[in-house]
Amino acid sequence: MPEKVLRELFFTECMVVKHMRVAVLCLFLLSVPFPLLPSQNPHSPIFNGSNAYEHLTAQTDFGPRPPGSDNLSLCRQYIVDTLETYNWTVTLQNFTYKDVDCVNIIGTWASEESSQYVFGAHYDTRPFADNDPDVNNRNEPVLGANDGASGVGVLLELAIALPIDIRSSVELVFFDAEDSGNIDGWDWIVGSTYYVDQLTPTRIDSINGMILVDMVGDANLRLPREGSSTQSLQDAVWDIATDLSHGDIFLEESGGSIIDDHRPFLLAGIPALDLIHTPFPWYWHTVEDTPDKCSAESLEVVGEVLEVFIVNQSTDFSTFTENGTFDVFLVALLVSPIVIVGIFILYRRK
Ligand code: 1BN
Ligand code: ZN
Repeated sequence: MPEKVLRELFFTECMVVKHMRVAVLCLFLLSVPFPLLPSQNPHSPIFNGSNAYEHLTAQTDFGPRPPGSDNLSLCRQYIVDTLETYNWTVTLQNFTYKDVDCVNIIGTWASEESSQYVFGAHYDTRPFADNDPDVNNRNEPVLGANDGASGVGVLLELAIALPIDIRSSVELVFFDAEDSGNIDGWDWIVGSTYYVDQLTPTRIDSINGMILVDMVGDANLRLPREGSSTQSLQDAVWDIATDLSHGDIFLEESGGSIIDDHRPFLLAGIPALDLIHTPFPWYWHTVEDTPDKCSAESLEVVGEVLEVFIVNQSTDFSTFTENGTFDVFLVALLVSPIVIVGIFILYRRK
């Protein structure tokens, strides 16, 4: 074969190898997102909704539980006793707000390491039923079966339902003083704000996510996607709900943004998710927020999803990016092969 033809052939072969390298690189880059797709749930949850419902009625049996009240102290003792019976370590975080003694309750599982997740619920109830249609009831306190007791019921049952070997990955926090906003000059979310203010920068960095359960007990529970929550964390939870066939409760619709106990966490840069029934049920902040509106089945759905979430995280750890960051990452991922091909073409022309 003449030398010119040989050289031509050699050059063509080099180009084919180069093209193949680029193609393999592009395929690799494009395949990166696929391991991020949700996996099936091999863990069968054992969370018991009837137990959670019993925790709910145990709280409402104390009566309305506004900040600083004797009923709230009794309820606090019930939460502490339950956690300690299940061998959790309990720390009381005392603070004073507008001359009222308030207390956050923190449950941790004995471990050297600090937990990567915080699960939270408020345990106080609104001092006045100011949303009641009957003006005569507006000076009465709220019993808070759904708005207060339901979230606590879920957390207390999780304290025993979570597999022992992964309990240390979760801190259970029961916030005081969430629900007195706009009464006597009070703010909302006072307890959670205090809790986050006390976190050190190192501790903030170590928390991979916070999940709040608030008003999760209604018998016709509906949980749309709360608007201010961290989307990647919300997606992970919604994927699990879909896998567990709970898509009829974890709805694929936006539910607006709520001022709630997850907000101080978001402001501190911690990924956070609010699981909250919206639109608020008709009896919200009325004297009708009573246990008959709630069901063990609804509590079980929420508890199962959170149980599987923690189990999945223990085997398949993901970090959750702030809203918007993941979009930038995806765009970069899709654009990078185009940029690489462009550079290659430019390089070839030289
Ligand atoms: C949730 C339950 N919230 C009160 N009870 C938070 C909230 C704050 C909801 C302001 C609406 C307005
Ligand atoms: Zn409320």
